[in-house]
Amino acid sequence: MYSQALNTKDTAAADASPDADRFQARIDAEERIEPNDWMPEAYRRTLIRQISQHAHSEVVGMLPEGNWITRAPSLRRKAALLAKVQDEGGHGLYLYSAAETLGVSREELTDQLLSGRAKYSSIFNYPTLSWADIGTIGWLVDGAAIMNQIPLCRCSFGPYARAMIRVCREESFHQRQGYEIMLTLCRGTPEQKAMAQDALNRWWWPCLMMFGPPDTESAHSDTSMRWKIKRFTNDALRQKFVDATVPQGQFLGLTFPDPELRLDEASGHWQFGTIDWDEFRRVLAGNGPCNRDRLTARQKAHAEGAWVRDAALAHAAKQQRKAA
Ligand code: FAQ
Repeated sequence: MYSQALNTKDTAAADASPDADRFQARIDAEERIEPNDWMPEAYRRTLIRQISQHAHSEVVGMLPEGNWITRAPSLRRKAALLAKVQDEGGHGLYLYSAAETLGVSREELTDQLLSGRAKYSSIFNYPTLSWADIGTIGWLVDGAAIMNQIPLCRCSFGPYARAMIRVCREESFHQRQGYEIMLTLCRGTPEQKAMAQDALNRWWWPCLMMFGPPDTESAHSDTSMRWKIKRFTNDALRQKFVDATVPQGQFLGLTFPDPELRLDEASGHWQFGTIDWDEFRRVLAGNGPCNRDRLTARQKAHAEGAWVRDAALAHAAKQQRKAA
C-alpha cells in the first residue's frame, strides 16, 4: 500500500539534444522556465514529483495540529492555530495549482496520495501528544520548512518559485507563533517547562530528517541542483537549520537531545550526532507511528467531501448552460 521506500541515484537527466542544451543554457543564465516553454521530460517529471509531494505534505500536515484546535488553551491561541492550519491548506492548493501547470490533474495527484502511492514529508507521521508539540511544530517544523523553502523562491520553474514567496511569508508567521508558545511555556511553571523539553526531545531528530537523506544517498539532488530546482543540498540545509536553531533553543533554556551537539569554533558550525536513518526509512516505508492514521483521515475527509465536489460540478454545469 505504501510506496515511500527510497530510490537509487537519478539517471534521468542524460538528454543530449540541442533543445536540452538550449534549456540548460537558459537555466545557467538564471532565466525562469514557464509552463509553455520547452523542457526536458525528466525536468517536468521531477517537478511534478517534488511539487506534488510538497502539496501532499501541506495537506497531511494539517492533521497533527488540527488535532489541537479544540484543545488550545485560550481563544487567542485557538484563533492563531485555526488560521495557521487553514494557511497550510492554502499552501497545498497553490502547490497543486503549480503542479497542474505541468499537465497533471489535481484528481490524479489526490488519487496518488489517497492510494498510498505518493510520498509526503516524514515529519507528519509523528503524533502531537501535548500542547507543547504545537509550539514545537511551529518553531521547528515550520522553521525547517522555511530553511528549505526560501531557496525554492529562486527555483528555475516560475509557478513553483512564485508560490513559494507567499508560502514563506506565511511560514515565518507560523514559526514565530510556535516560538512564542515555547517561550511562554519555558517561562511558566516547572511542569510547563518540562512539557516543552519533552516535546523538543521527541521532535528534534525527526525534524533533522525532514531535509531528506544524506547527500551521499540523495537520488535527485545532483540533477535538481543542475536544473536549479534545488539551490542547496539536503546536508547543507540541515546544517543551516541546526546552526540557526540551537541558539534559539538555548535562549529558551532547553537542552537538545544530542550529547554530541557542540559548536566547532573553527567553522562556526554546530556539529551534531548521527541521525537514525533506519527510523527515517521505516517512516518512509509506511511504518511510522501515525502513517496509517494520517492516510485513513485523508481518505475519510475525501469521501465525506464527495457531495461538495458533486455540488460544485453541478453548479458549474448549470452556470455553463445558462451562459450558453
Ligand atoms: N519525507 O533524492 P532525495 C511543511 C524522499 S512542508 C518523505 O534527497 P529530493 C509545511 C524524496 O521525496 C514539508 N520523503 O529527494 C508545514 C525521494 O523520494 P522519491 C515538505 C522524503 O526531492 C509545516 C527520496 O526520499 N517540504 O513542512 C523526505 O531531491 C507545518 C530521495 O530523496 C517539501 O516538500 C522526507 N523528509 O529532496 C505544513 C519541500 N526526504 O520521489 C504543516 C520541497 C526525502 O524518489 C505544518 N521538497 N524524501 O520517491 C524538497 O525540497 C525536496 O523534495 C526534499 C527531498 C529536500 C524534501
